[in-house]
Amino acid sequence: MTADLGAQLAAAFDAAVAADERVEPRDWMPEEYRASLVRQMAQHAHSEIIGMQPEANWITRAPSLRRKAILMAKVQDEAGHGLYLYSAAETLGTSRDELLDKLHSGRQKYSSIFNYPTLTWADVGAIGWLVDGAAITNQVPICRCSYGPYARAMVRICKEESFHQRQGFELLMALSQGTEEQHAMAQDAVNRWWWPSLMMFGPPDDESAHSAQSMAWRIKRHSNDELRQRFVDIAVPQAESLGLTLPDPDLKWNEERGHHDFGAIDWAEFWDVLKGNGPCNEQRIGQRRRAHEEGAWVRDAAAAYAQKQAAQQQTAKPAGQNEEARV
Ligand code: FAQ
Repeated sequence: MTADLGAQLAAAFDAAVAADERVEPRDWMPEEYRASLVRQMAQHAHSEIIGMQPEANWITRAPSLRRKAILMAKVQDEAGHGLYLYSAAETLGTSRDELLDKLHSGRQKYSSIFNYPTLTWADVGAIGWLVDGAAITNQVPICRCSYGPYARAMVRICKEESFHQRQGFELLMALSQGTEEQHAMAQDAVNRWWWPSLMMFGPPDDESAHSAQSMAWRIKRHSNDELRQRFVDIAVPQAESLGLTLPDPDLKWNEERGHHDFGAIDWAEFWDVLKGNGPCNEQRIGQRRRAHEEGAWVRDAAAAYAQKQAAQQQTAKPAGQNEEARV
């Protein structure tokens, strides 16, 4: 490519992003834009897949058939989200195998939140209310991401996440209004999940390596701190209607700012979890690797079936004359 053509393509890309047009897979894009999207989308997809584990832990112990059916549907939705996101990432020229390999070898991250344990049934409610609530707050703006396939995947994901959030809220409400013991269990779960949920939004803006560039490219629409604040403002009245307390003595309405002030987040804990030292990092990645190895036969069988189908199509006789071969 000549320098002139390169400059023209870069100018056209910048103009399209500035005009809020979508960038599509066949459009020219800067390599750094492509790499940053693969990085974020892969991390997002991995989070959906690893995020199945803490809740799946409770499927066999759900307190009723209704709760079990709801939880199974939710965990399956998370698998679906991971798959849409891997497919969307593949449109950028990467492969699912490559992304999974990077997850399994620790070269790509997944959300810090899934390195915390689910100790009681109430944790399923706290994850739905707080973790899915934080996920929606972060992800609704991604429906307007400059990269078309990511933006479109997010529309469906956000609709499903809204249902997840509501089921968590409803579950916690039932516990909060139940016996004293159930109320205490709900409160304990909220106490443990509140701070890690605030960390999901990423480091503070002045330590966020990618925010400025991602916002300029309209991959991200708001900064980490803006979204964290939005989430706190949404969660406070919801906690009140649940009859539960958020574990932060510094949480209070600030009339001047028109927002809630909140206490200091333990960023040392956040970075430590990212380094692999959270309570469940080893368990989560170990289980993911095992599931991948144990699923090898399914992938082999699917590939062999696809090959057989392709070969049959090539040698196919006119319809109706080749029924046996297709079985
Ligand atoms: N955990 O420069 P920034 C869900 C990393 S889905 C781990 O601020 P960026 C659904 C970051 O990657 C939850 N790592 O980064 C569900 C970077 O490292 P790198 C996932 C984190 O990209 C619910 C470094 O720190 N959602 O919950 C975290 O501009 C229930 C510097 O950070 C998404 O992925 C973290 N929390 O902003 C499933 C949404 N935060 O890459 C099951 C899409 C930051 O240089 C059950 N992603 N890092 O090695 C995003 O919006 C962004 O990527 C952020 C981070 C906001 C997560």
